[in-house]
Amino acid sequence: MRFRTAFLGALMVGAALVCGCAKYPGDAVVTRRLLDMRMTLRGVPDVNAYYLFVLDTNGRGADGPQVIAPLTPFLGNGRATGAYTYYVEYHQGRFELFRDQPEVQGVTPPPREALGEPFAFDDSSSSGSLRCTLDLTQLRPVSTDPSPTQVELNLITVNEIVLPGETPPVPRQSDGLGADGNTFLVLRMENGLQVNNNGTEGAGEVFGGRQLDAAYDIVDFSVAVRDGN
Ligand SMILES: [Ca+2]
Repeated sequence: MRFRTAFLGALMVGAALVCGCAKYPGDAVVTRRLLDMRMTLRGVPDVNAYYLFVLDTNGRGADGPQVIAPLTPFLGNGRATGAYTYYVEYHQGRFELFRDQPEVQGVTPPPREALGEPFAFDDSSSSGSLRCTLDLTQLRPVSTDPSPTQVELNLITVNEIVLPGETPPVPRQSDGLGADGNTFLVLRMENGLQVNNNGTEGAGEVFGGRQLDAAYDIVDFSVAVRDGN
């Protein structure tokens, strides 16, 4: 127990040094940098669909998370493609963070790793908005690594996970940011960053020759980075 306390204390001091955190009155040390994410749908979420906050922490703004094209023969893990390292998945009323990577044809990937719940989350299903917050320390492969200073982010919906060789009983539907779903955001993890839609994401896109149903159509989003405790 003594070791655990000492370790946590060291972790808090280390975090304060790394992020140059301020102190509020009462000497409450700000120890966390938080990433708030919201996606808003045209309709109410489908409880059986997959709503993904997909993050790439490889530090390269040139690549990032993308949707899987509707007619590609290789569907990978059925969720997303491009480059990514983590996602928060909202499915059947539950938010869960996973470490994962896109699949490459012909390569057997390691299984995704469940990392538990995000730091905070809010399922305002009746309003069509899903919100979650990550503590950036949740995005470290090992606890001694620094938190990422840049994240490439896309918000992706998938009505049904279809794996290679499977035939979907209903048409696949998927949305992401931008007209083609592949306009991922490149975000510096600096306190005070705020990104709103500003016309990036619209409504009623066509995916695979069919207009998206309201439950899978992202129409608005916001992202913010802030210090918290
Ligand atoms: Ca849309």
